[in-house]
Amino acid sequence: MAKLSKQQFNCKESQVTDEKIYQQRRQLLKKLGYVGAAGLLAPYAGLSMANGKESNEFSLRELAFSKTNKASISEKLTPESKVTTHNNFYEFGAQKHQPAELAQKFKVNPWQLKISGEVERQLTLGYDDLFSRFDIEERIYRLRCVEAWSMVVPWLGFQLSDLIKLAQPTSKAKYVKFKTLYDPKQMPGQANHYLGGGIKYPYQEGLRMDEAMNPLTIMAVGLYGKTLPPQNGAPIRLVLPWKYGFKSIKSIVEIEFTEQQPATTWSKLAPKEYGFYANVNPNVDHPRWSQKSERRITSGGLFSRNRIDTQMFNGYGEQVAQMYQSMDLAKYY
Ligand SMILES: Nc1nc2c(c(=O)[nH]1)N[C@H]1C(S)=C(S)[C@@H](COP(=O)(O)O)O[C@H]1N2
Ligand SMILES: [Mo]
Repeated sequence: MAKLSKQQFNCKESQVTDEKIYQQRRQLLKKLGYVGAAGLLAPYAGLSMANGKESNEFSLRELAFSKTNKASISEKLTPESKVTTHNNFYEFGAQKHQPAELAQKFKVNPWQLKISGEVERQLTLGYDDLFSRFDIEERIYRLRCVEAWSMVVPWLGFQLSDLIKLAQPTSKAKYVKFKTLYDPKQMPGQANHYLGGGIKYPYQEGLRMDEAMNPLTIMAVGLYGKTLPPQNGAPIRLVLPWKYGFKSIKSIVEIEFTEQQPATTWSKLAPKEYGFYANVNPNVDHPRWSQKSERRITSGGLFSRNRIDTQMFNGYGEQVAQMYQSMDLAKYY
């Protein structure tokens, strides 16, 4: 498992399951008008309804207690307008502009996230739990798509390791499997093979246990200070900054701990092009294009110089390289 010095990250030992802190956060949500009086008894009473708003979008800044940390980078942010309109979310269409258009009515509250498999404690988290059970912080990360474009995004989220500690995996748990919601009524790409890019749904991803426990691995519930827009994977998605974007699965409803390496959507669809690991690697080209450089999406116009060199592990080698020390990364791409 990746060993990181305490100075590298502000990670306190165990911040999860502290009932007092959880109650304090709920009080804060309530004060802000996001939790109804009956919130505790009826968890799906809804944050948004209590606030008299139609949408589920609300500010998360008040909840982010540790706003700065050493995992964040200081590069120029990709503007919010680009982060929320240039998306890959095939459940809402395989073209970049489609998710922002076709996901607007996507219902994220109520939500159920089930944690199962090789664990001591099976859990089901409701919508409110996603924002109150764990320490939410802001993390500014690079996001490098396998298609050779990239962004810099200010996410809000918590470490997946916090959730894993809560579920207490057994000694048999070697991998973690993730599943996106399957709901063809709401997700037109699941109902229409052509619109959905030919993917067999539900979208599924997986990690090795040490990758899941790495302090860089977060479950994001927001970006740019607010809850996630539907097109970015509301209400909760994975963010893995050293891996190609397709590993960062959106709108997750299931997390299962397994003994065997789980099948993953893209490696099943095209195993020669997309592997299980999918670590960003400028030395291993995609069979159909080079991975040596990338187009950084900025606020600049068409002629701004935004072609940059791709870095090994997307620039996060110091935090993750040791996990792959003995592996041939050309074979395990
Ligand atoms: N369920 C699901 N998750 C997904 C995808 C998808 O099509 N469906 N696309 C992936 C890809 S290819 C990328 S690059 C990122 C894009 O995340 P963003 O739209 O928030 O930038 O989401 C990933 N997660
Ligand atoms: Mo991607």
